[in-house]
Amino acid sequence: MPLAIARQVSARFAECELTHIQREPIDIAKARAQHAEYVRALQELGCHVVELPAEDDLPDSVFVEDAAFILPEVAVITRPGADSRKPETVSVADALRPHRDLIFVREPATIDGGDVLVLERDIYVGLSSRTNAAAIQQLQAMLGRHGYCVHGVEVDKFLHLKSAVTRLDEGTLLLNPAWIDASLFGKFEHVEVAPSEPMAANILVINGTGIYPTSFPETQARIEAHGTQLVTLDVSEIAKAEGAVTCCSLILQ
Ligand code: CIR
Repeated sequence: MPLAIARQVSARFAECELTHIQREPIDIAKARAQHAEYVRALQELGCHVVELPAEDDLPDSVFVEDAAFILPEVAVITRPGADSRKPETVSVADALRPHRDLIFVREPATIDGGDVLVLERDIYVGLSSRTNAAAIQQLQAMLGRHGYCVHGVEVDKFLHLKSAVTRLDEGTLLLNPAWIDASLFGKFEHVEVAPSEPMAANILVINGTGIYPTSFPETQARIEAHGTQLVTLDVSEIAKAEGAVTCCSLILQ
């Protein structure tokens, strides 16, 4: 059974970092209800969910994906690019310690987990406003011994690499071709987001079923035509914080 780590929404969620979108009022009660539905979807798809208590002084701390990434051999604890987010890693490391050996990204490297796409032994890392080249060097030095190859990918028009590309199934990616070149990922096929839905490339697939926002109907139809079953969720308040569905959990297989 996969283990999912999530964290409840901070009381200061409305003070979240924003990079590419305008600030809009966030309804905290609604955000919490949407997050609860997300946790329920994880459970229904077979995850055992460990829900960490809210960290009210850390507005973005619901986005646990950015604090770590998980490999079969180790968990890598990141050093988030935004200073407001750096303390989020402490409790995530504590939650992961029983499950993996931990390795830590160190200064001067910065990296958000949202920039990390692991495709078997290839780790694609977005070089973004949050993630720098020093992180790529550290990851290659730390993970090369486990057989991984780390590749930097330029990210500019969007927040994180996984805003533009995520894994749909064994051989297929979901991808926004206006933002990312599919040929970077070699053997993988891809489903393209609808041109009118640029933010639609982030999906979280658990045991073959995708957790996916209700807000991208055209891309949803493409994913379903590809043959992937979906559980769709209204995540409007999470999207106002520039978050998407992968951001709200860390999955350990
Ligand atoms: C931030 O700017 O850091 C948060 N407001 C959103 C982070 C979303 N995380 C993700 O895409 N992995």
